[in-house]
Amino acid sequence: MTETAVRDALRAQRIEVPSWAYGNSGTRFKVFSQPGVPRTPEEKIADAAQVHAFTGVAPIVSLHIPWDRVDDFAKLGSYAAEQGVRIGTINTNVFQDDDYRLGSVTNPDPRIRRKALGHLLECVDIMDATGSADLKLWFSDGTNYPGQDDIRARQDRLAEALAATYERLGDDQRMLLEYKLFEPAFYMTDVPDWGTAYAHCLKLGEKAQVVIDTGHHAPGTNIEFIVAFLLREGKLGAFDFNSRFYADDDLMVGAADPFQLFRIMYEIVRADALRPDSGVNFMLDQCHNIEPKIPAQIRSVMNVQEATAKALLVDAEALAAAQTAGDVLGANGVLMDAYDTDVRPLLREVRADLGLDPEPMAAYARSGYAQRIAAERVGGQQAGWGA
Ligand code: LRH
Ligand code: MN
Ligand code: MN
Repeated sequence: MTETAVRDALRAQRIEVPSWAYGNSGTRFKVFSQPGVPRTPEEKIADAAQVHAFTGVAPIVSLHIPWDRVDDFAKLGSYAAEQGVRIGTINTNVFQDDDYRLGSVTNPDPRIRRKALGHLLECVDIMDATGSADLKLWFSDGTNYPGQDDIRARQDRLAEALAATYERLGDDQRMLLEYKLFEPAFYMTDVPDWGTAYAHCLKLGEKAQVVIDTGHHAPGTNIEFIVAFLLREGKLGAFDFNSRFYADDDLMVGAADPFQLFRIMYEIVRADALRPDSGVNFMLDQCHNIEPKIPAQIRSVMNVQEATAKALLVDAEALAAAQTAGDVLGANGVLMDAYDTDVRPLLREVRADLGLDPEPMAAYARSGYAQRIAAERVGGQQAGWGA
C-alpha cells in the first residue's frame, strides 16, 4: 500500500463510541463516582462529541436502551448532529429486569418471552426515529445448573424471537448478534460463541450478522481467526472493542494486548473491511471504573488507530511471497516489521492533516472541558450496570 493510501485510510477510519462509557461504573463490589459525569443522554452525547472533536475519527455514538431512553429520539438525533456526531447502533437491554431471572427471550414463561420480544421490537422503532441502521442484541440468557432448563428448547425459543425481530427490520436495517462465553450465567449460556451466533444469523438471512466483543472469549482464543472466518463468509457485522486480562474486563482496547489488536486489524485490512462502507462497525464497549472517562475514550480511539496504522503498513507483497515460498521466518518477519514500527509520528501527521492537534490527550486536557463539566454537573448518572 502506498503511503498516501495508508494516510487516506487512517483519515477515513470511523470508530463508534458507547454512551455508557461516560457514566459512573464499577464492579459488583463498588461503583466509583467521578466529578462531572453526565446526568442525561444529551450530556453523554456531548461528552462523546469531545472524543470526536479531538480525534476526528469518532463521530458515531451508540445508545443503550433503556439507559438512554428519552421521550423524543428524533430530537436526540438532532441534538447529536448539533454536537457534530450522530447516533449509531441501538443496543437492546433484556438483562436488567427481575422478570429475566430465568432468561429473556429463552425464558420458559411465554409471558416473559413476549415482554423481551416487545423490547427488541421497540428498539427497532427507536432506530426508525434516530435513523440508526443497526440493532445490537446481547442476551444474558443461560442457566446456572445442569438440568435447570432444556438446552434445545431454549435454542428454539431464541430462534423464534430472533426471527420475529428480523421480520420487523426495514430494508436498510441490520441485526447484530453478540455472543459471550459466560456471565451472568455460569453453567450454560444460550449464545456462548461465534458458532452459535453465526448459525442463527445464517438461518435468518443477510440482514443478520455477528458481533465480536473482544472480551467475550475463553483465554487464549484466537480472535483473529474468528475475524478472518466471519469476514470470508460476509457475516462479521461489528466489533465491541475492549481489553481483558481475565474475563469480560471492559478495559481500554489495546491496553492488555496491543499485539492481538494488531492481528485483528491486519485481518480487517487483509479483507479490505476497514472502509466505513464495508459493513463492519468498529465500536468500543468499555467502562472506565477508576480512570477519567473522556480521556480514556480518546486513548482507546488512539490505540485502535495505532493498531490500524501498523496493519496498513504490512508489506502485503513481501508477505505473500514469503508465504508462497514456505518461508516461515520470513513471513513472520514481515508481519513483525509492521508491528514494530513506531506509527505515532504518522498519526500525528494524519491529525494535522485533519486540522486537529496532533496530541489529542494533551489538547483535551488543555481544553478545560473536564473542569467545566465538573463545575456544571452535579449528581451524575451511573452508567447503567455494576451497582
Ligand atoms: C455484555 C456486553 C453487551 C452489553 C454491554 C453493556 O457483556 O458486552 O455488549 O450491551 O456489555
Ligand atoms: Mn459488548
Ligand atoms: Mn461484555
